[in-house]
Amino acid sequence: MERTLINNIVPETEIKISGWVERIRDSKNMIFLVVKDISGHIQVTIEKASNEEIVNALHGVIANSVVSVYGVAHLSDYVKMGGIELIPTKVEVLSVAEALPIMDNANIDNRLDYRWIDLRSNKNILIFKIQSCFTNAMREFLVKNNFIEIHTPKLIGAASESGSDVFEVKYFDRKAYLAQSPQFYKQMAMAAGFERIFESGPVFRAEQSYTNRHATEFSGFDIEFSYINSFEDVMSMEEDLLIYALTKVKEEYGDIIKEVFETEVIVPTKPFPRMKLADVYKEIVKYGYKETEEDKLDLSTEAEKLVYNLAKDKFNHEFMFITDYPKDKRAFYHMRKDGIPQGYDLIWRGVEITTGAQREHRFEILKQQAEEKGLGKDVEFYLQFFKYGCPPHGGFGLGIDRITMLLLNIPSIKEVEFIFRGPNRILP
Ligand code: AMO
Repeated sequence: MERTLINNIVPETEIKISGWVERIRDSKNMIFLVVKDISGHIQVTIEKASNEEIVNALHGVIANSVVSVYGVAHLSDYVKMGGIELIPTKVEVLSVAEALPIMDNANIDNRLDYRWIDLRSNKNILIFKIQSCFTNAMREFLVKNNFIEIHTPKLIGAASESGSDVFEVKYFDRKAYLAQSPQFYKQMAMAAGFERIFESGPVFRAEQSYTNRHATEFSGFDIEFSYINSFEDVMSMEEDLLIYALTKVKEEYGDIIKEVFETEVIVPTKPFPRMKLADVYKEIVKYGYKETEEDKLDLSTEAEKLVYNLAKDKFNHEFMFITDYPKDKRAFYHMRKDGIPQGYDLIWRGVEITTGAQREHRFEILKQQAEEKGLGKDVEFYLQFFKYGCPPHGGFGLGIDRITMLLLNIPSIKEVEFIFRGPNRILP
């Protein structure tokens, strides 16, 4: 017999459901089971006297066991759960659970030891349904706009990005590295004439960071496209992409996000505000920020948080593009104009979610910028991409885990990665 999902049950028909035992209550004359699957839950009501076989089958079964129940569902005024109960003719026990080693309210590090159990909760499954809706909407937007999805290698022969913070792996008789970003290969696609590409895949960073927003492996969503006029075109594309995806999430999950995560999905308006780094520092002193010399080079975590206050107070917006970082702190491949990198960071609700830029596509200048950062040998293969013709181009990379965390007002990235990877965690 085919399995019916619980939310598709039609009363007064013969059905089979399969799922987890959410609760089991054994009283003198009756057994009440609550069975849960991905779609919902239902009460199964068993009268002991007339169901000896079922009672025997359920012997030793506790919550979290997995069962199939055959029978007919009836509408009932007495049952709270959707006003419906299943009267079984047969129960099959598919898997008997032991008592759980963790409680719902255990701290996150204990829960991560048993992540597969932790993930069973409705709230946790919902996080991934919403994330799936968000990334699916981004894909939909990009495909509609003629972007090609590519899959670039994660085992690479030379460090990408900066060279520091890279995981080294043994590759037969030589060294290889785990990709810190698909950066070089998404640009290779531009040199190959693909014009518009995107990639969703793992990103590896050997960073000893123990913050609520850093992981050593995370999910990146990367975009690159050709024939841009400036990095304004890159920001504009990102605005359209985020507006599209957040609109979809709001339509499909806005109400439930409000109910379960107690936060509002706000679809931003275009254009998002833009500010130069130096101006941000000038303005956030009004929130009590004390600037240091180091700050002028980059956005500190504290300053990043205050950017949210500034974005709300000054622009009534949730997002802010920060531009005009000093070249010392930006990647060598950012195009520069009058010495200023033509790129940005996008801050949402006080956290950086994206870096983007127009890239330097002119071989000689790019080579010089790489040498200036001491990257000569490592990037030799990459520099070749720009020798045989390459259109002007730009792009950006989004951190999916951070977006999910901010979207649902969840305090730590550990809660939104399917399996978190950090300096102290490589299992399960
Ligand atoms: P960047 O290094 O800023 O840029 O990374 C892009 C985005 O990835 C997310 N992110 C992280 N998420 C979780 N844990 C981490 N340790 C972590 N590090 C980064 C952030 C960040 O904004 N090649 C460029 C992108 C480009 O220019 O296209 C890059 O990798 O959300």
